Amino acid sequence: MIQSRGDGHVHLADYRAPAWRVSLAELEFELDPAATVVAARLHLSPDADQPGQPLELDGEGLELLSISVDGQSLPAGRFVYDGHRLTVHGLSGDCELATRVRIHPENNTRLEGLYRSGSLLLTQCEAQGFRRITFMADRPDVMPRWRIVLRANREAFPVLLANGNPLASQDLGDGRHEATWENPHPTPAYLFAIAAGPLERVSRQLRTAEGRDVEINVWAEPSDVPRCQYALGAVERALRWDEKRFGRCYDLDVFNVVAAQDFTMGAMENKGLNIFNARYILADEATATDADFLAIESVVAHEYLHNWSGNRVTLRDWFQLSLKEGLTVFRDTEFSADLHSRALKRIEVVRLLRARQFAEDAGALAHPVRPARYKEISNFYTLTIYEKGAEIIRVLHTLVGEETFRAGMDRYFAENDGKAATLEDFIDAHAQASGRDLSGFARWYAQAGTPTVSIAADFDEASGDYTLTIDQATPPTPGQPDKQPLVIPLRYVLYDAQGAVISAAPEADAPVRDGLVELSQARHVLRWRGLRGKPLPAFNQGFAAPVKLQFDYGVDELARLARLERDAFNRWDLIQQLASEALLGDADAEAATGALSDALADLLADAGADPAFVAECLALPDFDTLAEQVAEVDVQGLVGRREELLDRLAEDQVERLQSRYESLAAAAREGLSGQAMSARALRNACLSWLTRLDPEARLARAQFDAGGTMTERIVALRCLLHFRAPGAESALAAFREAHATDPLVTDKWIGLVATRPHPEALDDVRGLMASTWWKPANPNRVRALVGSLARSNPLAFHRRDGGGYQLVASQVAALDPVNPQVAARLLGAFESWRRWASPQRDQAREALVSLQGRLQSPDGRDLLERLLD
Ligand code: 0A1
Ligand code: ZN
Repeated sequence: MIQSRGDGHVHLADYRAPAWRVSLAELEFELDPAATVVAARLHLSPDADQPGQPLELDGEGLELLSISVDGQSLPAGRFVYDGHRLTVHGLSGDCELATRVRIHPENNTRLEGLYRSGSLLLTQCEAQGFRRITFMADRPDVMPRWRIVLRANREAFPVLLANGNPLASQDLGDGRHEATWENPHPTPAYLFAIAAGPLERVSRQLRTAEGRDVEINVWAEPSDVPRCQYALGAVERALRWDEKRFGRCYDLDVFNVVAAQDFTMGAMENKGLNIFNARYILADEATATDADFLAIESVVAHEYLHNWSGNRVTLRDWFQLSLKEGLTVFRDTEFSADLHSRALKRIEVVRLLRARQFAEDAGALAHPVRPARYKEISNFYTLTIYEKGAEIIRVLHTLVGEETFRAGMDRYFAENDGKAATLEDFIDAHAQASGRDLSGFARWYAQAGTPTVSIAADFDEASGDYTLTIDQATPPTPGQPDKQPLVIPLRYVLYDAQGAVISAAPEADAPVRDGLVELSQARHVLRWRGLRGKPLPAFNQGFAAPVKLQFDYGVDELARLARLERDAFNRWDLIQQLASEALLGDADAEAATGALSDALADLLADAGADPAFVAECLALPDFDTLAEQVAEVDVQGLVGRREELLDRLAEDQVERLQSRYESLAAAAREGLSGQAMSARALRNACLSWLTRLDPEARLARAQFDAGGTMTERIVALRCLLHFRAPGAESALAAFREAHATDPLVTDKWIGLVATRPHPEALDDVRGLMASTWWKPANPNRVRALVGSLARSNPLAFHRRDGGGYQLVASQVAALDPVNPQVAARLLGAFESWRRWASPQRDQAREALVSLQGRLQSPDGRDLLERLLD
């Protein structure tokens, strides 16, 4: 077991292999929402290297009904159960432990373990939920095979699902029935799942590349089943893609997916039985936006792809979390990039990194991708573990190239299949396959903070020598004052005066190939000899490394590069830089605004450019991204400047915006094709800008009234609400009534109300909290209302009277006993509070201090302590 040292933390360095193995877990459930009885039979063997250890099993808040070993009831003196842990003494060799416990799904608002969602009974076990179901060594390196019997009333629970393959089912004659499932793959308890209830499905048969016949089912409550078709197709696409790109096939006879309205996270990759937040399954054009469709496809792929990266090869311990999450995010983003536009996917990912992960890495909650210790593992399902973890895999991919990366992955899967692995195992496999020493690369996992790469250029007119001096530094983070240099693959291009690429390779004190230099020291120097004129450099094409890049471009240079750059991602990025300069630059803000306006004019006039790409260029850096670029955050000043810039740009572009809006109307009607989505993206961006200039919001009203897809209606409604157009209230009422019975669409309008860019939105949020729309036990609703306020409405959250902080803090306190993970996530909105300008900083501290002593959960306490440390 991983021991606690008495400092309240679990430490990576204290890892010990389990003293007992579980080869087979046989479970029988008498399912009932009020009281479910779980009978478990664990087949145990002591670890040969650690004989004579007592058996220690996790079990959280279980009502123990009976306990026996090898058929003999255990006398009281042989075991202790303290409500968290069961210790059994006097066991020596292989044996079977049988227990019966009672649990209460209906009272389980934490949504960990077995819980009720509507008429369904469901489980969520990652990370440590299984111990709320029955006794188990609830750690990922204990991997039994499973046999699961479910019994329940047939009318209330006609469908009974569990991990693995269905083995048998029968009627029990008394109104009940039972189903038996078998999961033949060694699987840790965190991947255990059952789902029971009045589920219906859409289904598809296919044959894997290895020749296995597989049935894929997507299950939902009956009225939602028509909205499962898209997710079903996404499963098939993910399955085929993993066969093709990674040579990985599916390994059971069925793959079941279930949609649930109450779910804390996005979805869960349980072996053969993925359980999803309904928002990542249910979709049709009338209720889901194009962004929803793409998110569904990517989350469905993420969970499916875990079958190999996470399930077949699982984790030795929770410190290795990014081994499955970073790797699977890398895989799902590659899936999306291969299926759609690579540049647009990269833009989406980098936006998220810059807006949120960089802030996490710079704030009070910063932690390495592999932390050395934790108090509460639930608090480590972070952007750093997921998104930065994926970027580190991308760094490796860039260093070794696709072919060698694939060889490394093949080796990793072959060597670790059926095992619980570490990041070292992963790095070793890639080191072997590539023949490279990856010890320097491994530092990415240990060091928190976003590295800065600062580049200075010098051109000697007389000799034509051009020198780039490249410095890297990673700032101090909590507990890590000093940082070592990292291995950073930096792409670069030099353009000559005619805009042609200079192909000559530089002299360098680091490995250089094909426009890529591998940085590994605090400073490197690249030198080109005898150039004909001063070149213009561009860097980090495709964002191959998650760094902040600094190069002192003049506005003219940025503008020129934005036209010259071959790399689409970088063209977008240069426009973002122009916008940052226009917003945050001192002397050259006006020049940058003019150059930005010109660049956007060109893009809007370019009929050959992908409209979705143009839309991305129109979307200026958001508040969070800008806040990351300043030492002290003046919230109102920053939001105000951004709004002014948008007004000015909209005025400059009005005719082009109108013309694109109209010319794309026909293309926007072509259903779910990439072209139609792209057309809608740009039309919606145009609409948002045009609405700034029209107090009557005629175009938005017309788009709303025209019906159309949810993509069109929701943006029109946002324009009406956020610009406080006449008729906004009646449009909202119509929308609200039309979707009153659909919780997911209800979350959408609630999110719009909570993000109206005005301090008074806080009062609207309070109003909704006093209404019947407020459902504190439903994580999606909490996120739509309180999460949107805290994360996406700077003017209301940071309201000058401190009311935003107080509201969020009081909700954290209120939700802590209901669902501690949801409550703790809200606290994350305070991660940057030390950089907020006064009075906000003091108000935020006050709100946080007011929570001290009021949080009972380890989740909330851990975060609060780190925030105030
Ligand atoms: N492994 C899942 C994420 C997940 C983590 C914890 C959960 O429990 C509350 C649920 C889901 C994924 O990466 O999709
Ligand atoms: Zn995952």
